[in-house]
Amino acid sequence: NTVLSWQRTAFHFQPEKNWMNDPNGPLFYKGWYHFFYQYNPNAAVWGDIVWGHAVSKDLIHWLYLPFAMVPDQWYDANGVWTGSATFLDDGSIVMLYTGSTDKFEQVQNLAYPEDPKDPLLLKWTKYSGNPVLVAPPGIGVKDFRDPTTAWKTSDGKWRITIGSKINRTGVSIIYDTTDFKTYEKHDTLLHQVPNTGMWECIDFYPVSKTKDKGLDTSVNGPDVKHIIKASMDDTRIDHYAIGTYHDSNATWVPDNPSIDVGISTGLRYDYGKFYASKTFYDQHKGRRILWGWIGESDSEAADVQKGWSSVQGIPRTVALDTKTGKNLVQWPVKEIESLRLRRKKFHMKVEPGTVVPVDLGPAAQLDIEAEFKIKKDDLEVVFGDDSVEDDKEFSCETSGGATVRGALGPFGFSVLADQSLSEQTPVYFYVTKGKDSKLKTFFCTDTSRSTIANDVVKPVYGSFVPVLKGEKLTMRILVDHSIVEGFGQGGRTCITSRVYPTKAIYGATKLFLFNNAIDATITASFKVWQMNSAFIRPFSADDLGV
Ligand code: DQQ
Repeated sequence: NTVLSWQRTAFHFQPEKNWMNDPNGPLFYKGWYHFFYQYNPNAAVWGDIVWGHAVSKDLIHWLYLPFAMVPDQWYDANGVWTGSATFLDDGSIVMLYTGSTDKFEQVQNLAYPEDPKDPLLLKWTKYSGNPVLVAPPGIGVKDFRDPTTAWKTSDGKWRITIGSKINRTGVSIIYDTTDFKTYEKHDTLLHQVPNTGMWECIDFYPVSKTKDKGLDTSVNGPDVKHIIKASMDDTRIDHYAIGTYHDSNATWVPDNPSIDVGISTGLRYDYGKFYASKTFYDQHKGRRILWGWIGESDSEAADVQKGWSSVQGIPRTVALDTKTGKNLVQWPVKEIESLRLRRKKFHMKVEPGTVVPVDLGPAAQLDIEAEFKIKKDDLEVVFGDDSVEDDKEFSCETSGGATVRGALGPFGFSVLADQSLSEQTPVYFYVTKGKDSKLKTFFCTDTSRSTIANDVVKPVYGSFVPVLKGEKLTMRILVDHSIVEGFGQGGRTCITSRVYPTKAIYGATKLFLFNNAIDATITASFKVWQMNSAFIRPFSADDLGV
């Protein structure tokens, strides 16, 4: 459908047509990154789920391959659902995935590459003894899904966790195995949190307390923290928490119980649209990479009309923030920088209440890196003035958005804007003075004016972002037609939004810098790159270089 074709992205992974959801079994094998995904071959809405498959040399340019697995057995007749890959000690791959059976019950199945010598991993064999796991007593047959990558126990077994719920408590069930065919269930849970509902797509992995490098999933020790992430079926939010994993009794304990998995005071990978994510350890480059499914914010009717639905976020490296120790940092993989074309550098002073166009040319595909400074005298005025004290905690969601002015914000960029600013998506900082008189910074994206279309959800997204002493305020923004990914303070707080401009499209798309603070003059130093498109197309024999 050409009417809506500008909404297709230029460097984000998406299928040629139809519906996509969760990332599945990402891995690096014999020179190729493999990406599998929940896919409906028949429509632009969820259903008839198969495993789509694509490969890439750089995580940015992708080649579609034939489907890896389709529903062709009683144990996955209603869908080949989400799963994860594990590398065994000999370098071979096993894949565990959830099947929705002919009776719509959720079971776990084993599959492996038919030909380990094939770098493309084209053919997958389903184990003849499937299913390898069915819901245990006390667990609903429709609440048992999404096995993780396995990790090693200290006695040399493999361990996995699978998400479920018991009444309203979200739980992660633990199993040990030696051959991935038979399993021993633990009577205790890896973790559980009351009132969080069904945990989908659990992810469990180690992060280094001291180094920025990623860790293989089985690594443990004194320099390691463990992350549990669960995708909350009730709220469609990916929540994570940082804690300590105890190998001996297969439990995980949060560092801070008031920042536990899935509770409202807890952490999120992303404060916008981002769900069912999954990491993998990239042994090729020694990093852990996070994939997240970015669904649509428009109506199902619009998706059917345009013939497709959903994109994947740009893969992000993910690591513990060694400076705070209290949050992860996420950053677009380095390879995305290969798409950067012409760079322009700017240094601008923006007075309170002003909007300035950034002279760029077309701005529908951008990478922006910016640094902001608030003028020192202005900060002192605000510090000394009790009238600007914020008694109530600021929140992006309830703030009213980028037009509501405070003493020290909002300021930032309006992306995907048309010349008259009738459509625009502001990505910005908002600094407040907290009860303790300390400055507190929020990072937000306001989609409320992103389109004049009305069949779209247009929230204000965002959250608090830690800013340490002596740090400047920094943000990075990736813009790609209908997706905006914002990374605050080096990726401590991330916000992804889908937006559907009708006027701010292709060559008519502009970028603006704005400062809506009442009291503060802002200096912005920033670089903007126009971004090339990435090829994302069917694989052809030439791609093997033969
Ligand atoms: N999507 C899959 C399930 C998973 C859900 C089905 C999360 O396995 O729980 O498409 O989006």
